[in-house]
Amino acid sequence: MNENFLWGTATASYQCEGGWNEGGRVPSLWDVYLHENNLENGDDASDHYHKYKEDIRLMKEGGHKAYRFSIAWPRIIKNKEGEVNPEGIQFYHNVIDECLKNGIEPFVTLFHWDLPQYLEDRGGWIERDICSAFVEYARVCFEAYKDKVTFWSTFNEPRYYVFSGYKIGNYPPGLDDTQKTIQGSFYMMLANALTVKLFREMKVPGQIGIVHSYAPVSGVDNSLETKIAMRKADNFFNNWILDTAIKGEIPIDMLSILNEKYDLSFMKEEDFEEIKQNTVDFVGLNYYARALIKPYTSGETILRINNKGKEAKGTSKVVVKDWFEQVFDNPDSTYTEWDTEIYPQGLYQGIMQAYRKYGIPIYITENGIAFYEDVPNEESVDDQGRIHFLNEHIDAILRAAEDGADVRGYFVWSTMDIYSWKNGHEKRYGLIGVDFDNNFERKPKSSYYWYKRVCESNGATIERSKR
Ligand code: BGP
Repeated sequence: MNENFLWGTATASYQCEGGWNEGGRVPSLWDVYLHENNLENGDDASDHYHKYKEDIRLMKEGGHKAYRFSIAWPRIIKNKEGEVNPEGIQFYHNVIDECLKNGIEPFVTLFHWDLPQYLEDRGGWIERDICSAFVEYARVCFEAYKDKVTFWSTFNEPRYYVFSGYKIGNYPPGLDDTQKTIQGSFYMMLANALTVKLFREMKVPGQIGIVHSYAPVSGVDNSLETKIAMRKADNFFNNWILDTAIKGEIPIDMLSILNEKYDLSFMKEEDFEEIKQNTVDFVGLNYYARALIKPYTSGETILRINNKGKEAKGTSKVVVKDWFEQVFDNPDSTYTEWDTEIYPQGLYQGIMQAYRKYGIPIYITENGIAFYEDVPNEESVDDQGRIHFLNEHIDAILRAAEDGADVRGYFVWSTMDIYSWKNGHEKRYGLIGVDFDNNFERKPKSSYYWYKRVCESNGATIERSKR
């Protein structure tokens, strides 16, 4: 592997920081939604707000070369008038300085879903004004950290976020509204382009990308019907983010289908021009699983996600009326307790597809697996299942790199156990265990020590599969 390859781990502000009402932070839409609905929340999360030094020390001792984290918009901008919170600015200076002191490259995301509630009150992502609010927030961050940060991402997973909030309804604002889903998606991609434009105008010395929840599409067979369903699924899952951000083109076949049923008049000619002109330098791909697709048969659209784990295993269902259906019970596959297929080949195929199609640098910005683990009662969780999973996925990346793809980094999700959206704290992804009931004590798992050897050997300790 190239010697500059970034081996790291990743988190997101709301999921790990805690300190939800400290340091001048204002509420995000997640605080309000989870509090109002009496759901498990991230008020304290993993207490990274207070323990970031310990966490970054563990990263260093774990051989990590990079840390992907997000800045919380509600820590930086206090109100809709755009007032900056100096304490929030200082907090991320502290985190970034601590990274740099420890030889760890900060890989910064501007938006990992914690929208300030004052903006949600104004209509959130379905109002055009959100684009300028986001650009102004980005300007504050670029100005503050541009001399320290090289890698910037505008958005984490626009598709997953917008669909979950506006169509599936399991995330705030909890709607089932296709028109709003289209609007939210469009404004987020427009905000991405306008932020890239600002980045260039300000001559920020670094690179800017976007992070996508990548679901490489495969089909159940080679029939024409399946091929057509796969194209629609690829537009649904991937192309409207990747084509738009990287090529500056929203897939036209998707727009023309949507135009038959929905009002797209809010998309202005000059918006398409901004999108065309301002494309990203790199792409971050979060890979958990592929999407296995079959043709649509009948019935209404169903998007059912398992946020309950083992008690709801096997209940996930995705049918997009007239477009496609997703298979969740492939007899040749295994699935996690949360219905995520385990399919490392999909990562190799996905990287190769993305690289052939787009030809820009790729970072695997998230990859990992969740388990129920007894962190409080074990000194160090022996997570051989995670080690096996990570080995197979890193093997897939090494293969893709050997076959010519320009893949430049890999981030395990997650650094330590953190709050998982709607799934709570019991859905554990961390290399480092967190005892949430005992002062958030950090307890590195076997995978942490295993990954240290991977990072330090630049991938040489990965057990390779036969080609
Ligand atoms: C991605 C998000 C992360 C993280 C991860 C695992 O979609 O970018 O924030 O949560 O998935 O998902 P979950 O926590 O739902 O299992």
